[in-house]
Amino acid sequence: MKKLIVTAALTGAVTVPTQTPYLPYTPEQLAEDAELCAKAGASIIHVHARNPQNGAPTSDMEIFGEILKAIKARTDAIICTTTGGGVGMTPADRVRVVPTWKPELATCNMGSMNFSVHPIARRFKDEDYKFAWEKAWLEGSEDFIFPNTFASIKHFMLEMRKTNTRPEFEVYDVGHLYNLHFMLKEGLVDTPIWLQFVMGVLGGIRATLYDLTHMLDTANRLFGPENYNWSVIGAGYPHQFNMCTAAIMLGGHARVGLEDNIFLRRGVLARNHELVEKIVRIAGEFDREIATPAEVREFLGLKGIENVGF
Ligand code: KMH
Ligand code: ZN
Repeated sequence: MKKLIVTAALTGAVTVPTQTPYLPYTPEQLAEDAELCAKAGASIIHVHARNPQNGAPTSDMEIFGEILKAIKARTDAIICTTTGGGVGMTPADRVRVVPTWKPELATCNMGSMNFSVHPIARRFKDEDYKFAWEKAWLEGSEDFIFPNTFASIKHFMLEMRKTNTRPEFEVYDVGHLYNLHFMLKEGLVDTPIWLQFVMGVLGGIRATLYDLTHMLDTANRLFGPENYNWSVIGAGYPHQFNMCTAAIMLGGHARVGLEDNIFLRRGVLARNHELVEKIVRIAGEFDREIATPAEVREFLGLKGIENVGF
């Protein structure tokens, strides 16, 4: 795919509302951002569910369904649901979205790891927080292990096969590529593989060009360049734009959005669609055209929006 696939990760489970007033968390806000991002060039919308009252990440399937339906009503972009969830959710909580709502695309996280955002808590005083859960959430991540054992990865893969949901493999470190290679050999992974390099999470590999090329070299050796396609996440600013610009140059694809980064420029808070507009602008400078949802559905071999469960 010469054209650029842009994913907009609207909200995630890491950014807290206190960090930015632009973080969408009600179904209406998420649908509005999805529509604006799709208009700006995003072909994939990556979705987590949040409690509409206080923005706390949730694995409530009713709320998840409301969000998915609201987004589907406003755009034909591909919806990629998280199965990564958030701190405190069990693997069973996280995977439930697959059998319940049967999405076209869903994340599949490829290894257990430390996953922390506790340094963000240092930016705020107690009285700054908008909601009671936020401070403990941020600070608690210092002691969090993101659980993705081989048994649970296998379970997630089998659930996705049952609903013909295509996995987007999230790899946060080199070892996760080896885990994926093992699962491929076990017959649990179909090619071509859709990989998301997650660069710059505290607990994973950093977001530098050296690290990205190391991930690419490893993926090339393990899978062969013809057997996978890749996109990249850079966590934080300016990593989001550094990593996505590298992907534009190297023939990869780009994920932006408030899940991973809240800044448009240094010190300037972004809305989701402004992050999409910026990466589309940069892609234009490098003569990478932007892929449409229809082109991406065909490229990734997705089952189509008419076959989802929402
Ligand atoms: N939260 C991101 C660093 C998922 O949702 O399963 C990676 C992610 C994974 O988006
Ligand atoms: Zn996510």
